[in-house]
Amino acid sequence: MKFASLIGVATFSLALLSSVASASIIKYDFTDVSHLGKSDLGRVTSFTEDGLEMTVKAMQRRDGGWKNRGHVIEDGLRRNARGLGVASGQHDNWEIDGSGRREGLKFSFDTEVHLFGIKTWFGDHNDDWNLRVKSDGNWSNIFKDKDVKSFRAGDIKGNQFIVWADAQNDSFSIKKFMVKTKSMVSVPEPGSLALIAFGLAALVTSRKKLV
Ligand SMILES: [Ca+2]
Ligand SMILES: [Ca+2]
Ligand SMILES: [Ca+2]
Repeated sequence: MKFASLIGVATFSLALLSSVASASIIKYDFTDVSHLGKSDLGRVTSFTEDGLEMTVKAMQRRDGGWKNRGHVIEDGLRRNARGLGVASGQHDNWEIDGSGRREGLKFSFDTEVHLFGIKTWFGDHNDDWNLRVKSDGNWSNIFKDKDVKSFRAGDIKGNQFIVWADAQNDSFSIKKFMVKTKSMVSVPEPGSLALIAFGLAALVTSRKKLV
């Protein structure tokens, strides 16, 4: 093999890259607030973390379906109770509660993500929450009456998630919402690494011969 063609092999093999999936966890932390007390974020708001935008809507269950009603409330009053809730009217509490109309928060993404975990704050010992997920265009109820404050999802895939309260005595807020995204990164293929090694070895040999 000629010297020039050996350089060609080495250069060409560098271009042999393949794409592999790499997962990263994105945390939306609603306890990280600087204000004290109530901040009314309106019916629809959004948060961006690590370049991923998430839309959050206040929801109410009406006539058997979910409607964008009420306001998203960011509670900054007490350190351990900070989080996102829903206020449906002037006298309604700041939490997601099932007293009167059932409330929930809808978290939406442009693309499908994997739910990694949800952290909630409970008002008292009998609180629990429910999860509804939209995946491939279909809604399904994932579970009801989850009385876990720090929930690890395993592998729940979707692009919309509703966390909601279903009973008079349920009242909670959401401290953290965490998702896992898969992005593609380029790495050299093992085969091309071998080619580079071969190219370089051959290069060294031929340089020696030239001397
Ligand atoms: Ca409420
Ligand atoms: Ca319940
Ligand atoms: Ca309760």
